Amino acid sequence: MTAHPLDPLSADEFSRVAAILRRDDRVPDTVRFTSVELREPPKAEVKRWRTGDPIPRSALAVLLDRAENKTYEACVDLAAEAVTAFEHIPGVQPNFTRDEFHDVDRAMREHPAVIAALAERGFTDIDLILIDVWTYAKAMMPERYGDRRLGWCDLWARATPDGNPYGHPISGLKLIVDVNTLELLEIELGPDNGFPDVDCEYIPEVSGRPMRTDLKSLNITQPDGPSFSMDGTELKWQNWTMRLGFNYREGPVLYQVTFDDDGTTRDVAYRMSFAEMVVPYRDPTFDHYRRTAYDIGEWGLGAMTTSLELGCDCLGEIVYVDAVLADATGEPRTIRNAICLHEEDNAVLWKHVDHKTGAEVRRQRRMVVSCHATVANYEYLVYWRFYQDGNIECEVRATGIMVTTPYPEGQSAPPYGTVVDTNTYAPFHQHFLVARLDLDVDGENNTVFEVDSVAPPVSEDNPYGLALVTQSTPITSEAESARDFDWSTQRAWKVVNPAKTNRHGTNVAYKLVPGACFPPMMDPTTPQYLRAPVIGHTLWVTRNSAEERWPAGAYPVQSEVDTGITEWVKDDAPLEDTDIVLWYVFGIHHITRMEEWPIMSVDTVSFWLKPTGFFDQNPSIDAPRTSKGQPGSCHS
Ligand SMILES: [Cu+2]
Repeated sequence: MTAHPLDPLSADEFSRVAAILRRDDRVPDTVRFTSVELREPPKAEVKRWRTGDPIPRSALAVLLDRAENKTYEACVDLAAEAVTAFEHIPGVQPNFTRDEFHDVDRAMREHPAVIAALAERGFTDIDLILIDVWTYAKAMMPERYGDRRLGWCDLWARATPDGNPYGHPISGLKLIVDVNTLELLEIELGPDNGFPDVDCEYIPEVSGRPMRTDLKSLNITQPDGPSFSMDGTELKWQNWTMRLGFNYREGPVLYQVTFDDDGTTRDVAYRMSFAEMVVPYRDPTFDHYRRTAYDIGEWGLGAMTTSLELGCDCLGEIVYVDAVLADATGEPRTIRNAICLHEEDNAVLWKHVDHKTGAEVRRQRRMVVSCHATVANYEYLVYWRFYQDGNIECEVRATGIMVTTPYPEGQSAPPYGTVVDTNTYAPFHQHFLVARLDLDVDGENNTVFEVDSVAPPVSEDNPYGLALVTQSTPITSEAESARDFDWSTQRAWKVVNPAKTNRHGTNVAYKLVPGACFPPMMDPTTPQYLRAPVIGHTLWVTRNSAEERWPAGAYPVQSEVDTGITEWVKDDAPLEDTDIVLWYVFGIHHITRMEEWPIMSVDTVSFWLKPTGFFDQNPSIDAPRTSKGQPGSCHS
């Protein structure tokens, strides 16, 4: 296995980081390690690095001193065994951790006032209660709690020990908790909207509903093994090469994505990942008004990643990659089978039927890098797919159990959701995902063009009004970089290398083909918008900076104003012929449906990156015919 400067920290390295920090006098005993990750060497250094060169290894840790409610950022140089920087960051709260979720749960279910409040509502079996802690926006926090690390808890009651954990919300009852001290600060009471008898079970053994019996087996076999290979973190498949990373926040990171074009290795992207997810619930009632989740910034897509199971999560000839993260004590925690690598057959790649030569057809294969995260009631399934013709598809599926809420018997449901069961509705909400795409199209220096399709008016040249042209407008500086999708012009964005041309003299490019984008539909003065104005536009472009990673700020927990993208673009850095980063905002505008209850089948959204004049012709022209002799082969 060949080591590389972009390899994620290993279990041993996490332990060493923790040990180095614990020996340092500045690190109090009362800290939680809220995150530890590889401190990536600068891009230029990584690109210069060659096998055999020394491998710089350093880590960035964020520590929360629970006793003092103070946040520290620490840099640790692993080779020097030294803390190279240690800084108190005032006025911020780092991400919440799994340990805190469990600690709050334990403290609250033992708390006499919680037990009493539940008993008053008729819930006497505490083992059936689920306590779900959410974080706050600063604007929603009761002022009397100042800058405490504050959580608010939703309560749910299972009908039976194995019953749906999110089937029966207990309305009008919230716990406000100091997450550092695990003190119950307040039990907040709102309207008790009842406890309707709902049909919410999704496990057949619990619901008693028999499963269908008419599916025959479907096996995917690759008797010769898969066509990809892994060397350390480097993945090679067909003409693609890339490197896999992973951290607590972004989950999977794809580095140094290149395509072998007839023997020439050509850059496509330096780094691609998900940088934020903002999920505002759009229901102003007591139970929901403060419910806005930052699943990446508050909890971490990596930290919430779950182990995958062969045959269920992934089918076929799978190579799994484990992920290692730090727990709250800084010690390594391994997520077994965190990333699934496999090839998929995806129907036809290209085909033509000629009356003389017959059908010429190629099956399409794709290389899939996937990963699943469970964040409380929802799961997010991320699929990065690479195709033989140079396309890249990024798909996200949301599944799990929708938040539901009762409304009083005899009344009609509020208009902010869809009725899905007896006196129960599922509030509308939105899942805004922000992909961070550091594309390097044939090198670092690129320019982004907004491309609109336009129909010129009827004229002498265009007597029938059928002409269609495209207009490309460069995004010249960051002040112009907040762009919106336009359905009427079928807008897309092209990342162009102004110094490289294809064989017909046009500049090589990759096109971001938008999908699943929607406007925020939120007044710009609302607190949730002020925290994350990144959701206000489909695309932002910035000049690449290693410091600019989190578009809604590095510390969105209890945030009030944006410290991310709108701050970064203020210097109005020029964007032409330079190293640019795209921030693509898309997701699910979730108008809830009855069919998504009691469990939601996947809602699927995606965007594509497509070569546009990057290759001189279809790069999959040499894709092979289905080999002879295979069962079902079309070529004899
Ligand atoms: Cu949803």
